[in-house]
Amino acid sequence: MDKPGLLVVGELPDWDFAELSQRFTLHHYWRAADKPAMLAEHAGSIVAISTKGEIGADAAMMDALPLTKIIACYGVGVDAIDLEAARARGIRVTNTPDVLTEEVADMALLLLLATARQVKLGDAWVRDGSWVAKGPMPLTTRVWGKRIGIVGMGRIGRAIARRAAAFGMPVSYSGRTPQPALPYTHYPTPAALAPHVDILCVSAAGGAATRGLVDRAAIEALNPGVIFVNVSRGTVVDEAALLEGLRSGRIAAAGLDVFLNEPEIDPEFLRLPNLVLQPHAASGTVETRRDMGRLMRENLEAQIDGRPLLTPIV
Ligand code: 8YV
Repeated sequence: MDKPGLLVVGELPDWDFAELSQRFTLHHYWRAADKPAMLAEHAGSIVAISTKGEIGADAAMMDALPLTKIIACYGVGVDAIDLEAARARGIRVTNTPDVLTEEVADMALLLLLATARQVKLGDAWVRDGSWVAKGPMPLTTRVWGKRIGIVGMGRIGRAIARRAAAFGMPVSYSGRTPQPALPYTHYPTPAALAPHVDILCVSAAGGAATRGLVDRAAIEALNPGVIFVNVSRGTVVDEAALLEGLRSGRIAAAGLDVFLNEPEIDPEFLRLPNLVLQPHAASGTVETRRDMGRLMRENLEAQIDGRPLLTPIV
């Protein structure tokens, strides 16, 4: 019997393709020159879609593949998948929560430490001979003990908070609902949180509900000299206000893994000196990507075999 067809929306590691091709016939959308033609050609056999957090799947894709039963996201964030459209068409949606939580939290701390302690400058200081020619590098900024504010106290936010607590940092957060079980101070909005922190770290889920959540009012309420970190989605932040904050020096430095319009981000980010930038790579270790691939596959196989989904969203 023919294997069921799987639309592979974005590139995955070869080990995932090797495993997926055991159960599915793979159709590589990301490689197709004529994407609409490719969908039309295989619409009669594709029953499942594999996509990625930052790419998602829209209603037009679902309509082009009417036999689709499941969209499995390689990533925790499903903000780029039209969930309402999936629900209306009876398509199940899964994601990969938990397996990437600690990895993304590591990246948040890495970006914080790299910006505050100016790791890029220190590295260049050694390499370009400044150490010999000029002596010690300029002094940097302390991280331990500083007040951190976390926007979005979900799984990833809590993992960042645990790390921050180990650095002796008082933790406060903003989120829709206070979480009284947590030993951290709650503020209702980022703007209310902003005046109380030395570091603002964004880890809220993306999507319509959080678009522009870190708004101009929040950025203007930050203490001068604050450090800003974002490991969630570019959409969560008013990027124009962030850039203004960086230009004016209110935000002293920023560590950013996510942006609007990835990968063609606002070129001003490339020009500002006080930034550490990453290409949406917070979950990008071999170990975590193997776990994400496995969980995505297990969801796809569960759907095909008629078993309960492991991590359903819809
Ligand atoms: C991944 C992500 O970068 O989990 C998410 O929501 O954005 C990331 O972990 C992505 O889905 C893999 O391409």
